[in-house]
Amino acid sequence: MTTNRTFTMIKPDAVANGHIGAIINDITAAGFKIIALKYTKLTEETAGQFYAVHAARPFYKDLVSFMSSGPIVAMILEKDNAIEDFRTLIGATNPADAAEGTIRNKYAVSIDANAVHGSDSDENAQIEGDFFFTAAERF
Ligand code: DGI
Repeated sequence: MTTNRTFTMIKPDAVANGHIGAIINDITAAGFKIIALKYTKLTEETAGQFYAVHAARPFYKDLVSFMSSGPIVAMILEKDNAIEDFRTLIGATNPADAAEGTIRNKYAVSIDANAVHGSDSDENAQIEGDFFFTAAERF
């Protein structure tokens, strides 16, 4: 097991519902170290770029619209086995299917307003982290 990094966003639903603190607490309690953190807002354009990989999917327009609807918290996190362990911590994409105690089980509203993002590979974690953070913003 190697120490590596993942990228996450606390999505507009969880920010609007007052869950920033609880979600960061769950993340750090699970052993993730915060390398970078930013409270910001995506525009339709930047949300479209971030989710370009989903451009052909039927839910793309709604996803971009939702992700630019309010502020988000972006973070780079570090831990052994970060990608897999973080996806376990957040649970399935659809909160109805997310295991008991996972972040999406506790805080998500629906399949699109699903509280948090988690990178699905080391390569995407790098790309997604670079989308939000310069080298000088990582500690
Ligand atoms: O890696 P995940 O975030 O768990 O899921 P993903 O990469 O397949 O999809 C990215 C986001 O797109 C997901 O967090 C919520 C949204 N999404 C995925 N599948 C659907 C969806 N939104 C709607 N409305 N319907 C879907 O089937």
